[in-house]
Amino acid sequence: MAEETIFSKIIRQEIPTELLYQDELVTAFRDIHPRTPTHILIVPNVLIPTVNDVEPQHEMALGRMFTVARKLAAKEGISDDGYRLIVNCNRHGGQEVYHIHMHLVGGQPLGAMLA
Ligand code: IU
Repeated sequence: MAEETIFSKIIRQEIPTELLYQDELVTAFRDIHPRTPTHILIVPNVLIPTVNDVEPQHEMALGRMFTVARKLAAKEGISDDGYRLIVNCNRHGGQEVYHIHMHLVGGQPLGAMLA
């Protein structure tokens, strides 16, 4: 059993956090250290530590993360200019919190992908 992270506490609202979205599959909230004007994290409610742990039964939640990203981008007013969705995996990917999360970043030009 993977160890819970702070994100599980946020999902269960045991830590006061303004949730931007929550349903039976996913939760979204603002990153505490925003790197861009819009920096939102979208996470599955179930603990999946990394992309390496993804199984077919997770596909509903992982798919929902994209639908929610699209809706939140629209709400933030960044759909037309564009934005970036990022999922980091393990050390070389720069992952710090071992509960899969999608970063929704935008609100400014982001430059080249692999700069
Ligand atoms: P990473 O992809 O694992 O590197 O991203 C983790 C993000 O989680 C990072 O941007 C942190 O600022 C963010 N975060 C948060 O929003 N709230 C927290 O309590 C913790 C980390 I710990």
